Amino acid sequence: MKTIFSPLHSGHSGQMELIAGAIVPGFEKPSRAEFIRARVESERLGPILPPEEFDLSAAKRVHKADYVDFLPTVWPEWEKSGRGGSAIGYTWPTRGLRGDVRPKTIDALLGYYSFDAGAPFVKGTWDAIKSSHDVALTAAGLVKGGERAAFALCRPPGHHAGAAFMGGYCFINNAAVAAQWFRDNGAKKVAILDVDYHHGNGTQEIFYTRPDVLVLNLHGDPMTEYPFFLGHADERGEGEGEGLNVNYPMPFGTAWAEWSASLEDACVKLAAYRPDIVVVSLGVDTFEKDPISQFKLKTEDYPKIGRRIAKLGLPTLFVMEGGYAVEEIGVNAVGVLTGFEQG
Ligand code: Q9C
Ligand code: ZN
Repeated sequence: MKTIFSPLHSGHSGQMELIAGAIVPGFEKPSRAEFIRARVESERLGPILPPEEFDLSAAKRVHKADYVDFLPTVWPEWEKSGRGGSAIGYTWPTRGLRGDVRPKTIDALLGYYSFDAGAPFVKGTWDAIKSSHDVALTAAGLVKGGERAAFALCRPPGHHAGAAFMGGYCFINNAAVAAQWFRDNGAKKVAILDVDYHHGNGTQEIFYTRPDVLVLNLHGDPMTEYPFFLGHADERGEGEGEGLNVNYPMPFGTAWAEWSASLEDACVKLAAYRPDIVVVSLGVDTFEKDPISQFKLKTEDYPKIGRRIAKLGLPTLFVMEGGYAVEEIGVNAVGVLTGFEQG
């Protein structure tokens, strides 16, 4: 299978993040994508191609236009206000505050357009976001063009980004943009299978009332795991989307036996929906050695994920999401893809 990759991801580098009361170097760092790219090469998965450039009209089909237009302004505004470091908000319009009035300064807008402090900007961040979006759409184009599958080696990831907010290392929801692009280019129904360790709250929010996009999410139980405030089993979609959002929250310590039972159930539901395309939000932070996660999947499990997805027999777009054990991220992510190709 072909991989789409852009070196522009590496400008999103040196961000800080707040974890457990400490400011630490960001876990979502450039070496993640480089380890994956290196493994794609050494495993001879297929050619690695650069993205084509797309305008932002596809992104604006799933995100609010004012949110998308805000993103390229962040770093210039931050610099204008005389700051360095990482551009990050510190006040959010939670319950009891006005979330409906758009404020005016960069600090206020960063809070207005995010749900946490987990999506900091540095100088190269916008170009990285844009390239990641282009990577997803270019790979989507390959699948629409008849390839059985393609790998969008996206960085930064996307599944925590909602219609009008960033967070959790995510800015533009690459998988959601690609799914919508498939809908706008001939697919009647699309399924998104999110196997990242964290609940894909942004993807869920974007498609929650939609009958044409099934969203299935396997993840750490939000009662105890980030993003905490979405991802419960009783969130089943609303209105025309009723029954078309399916969550599989699982406890800390979940290993292959239980995790794969959720994957099996998700795949049965996915097949019953009969989509034209599958978009896989591919996070490998389910790995036992992931530094910020609590599941126990082993390297040998990742090809099994790919084989199960291949059994669906549907055109498949893999979109890279999380995974922070950088030494093993390439082996595990590409393990899913080689498993798919053998399946
Ligand atoms: N103690 C993705 O995997 N911080 N985002 C967690 C852990 C946020 C993860 C803190 C993790 C976001 C795409
Ligand atoms: Zn994750």
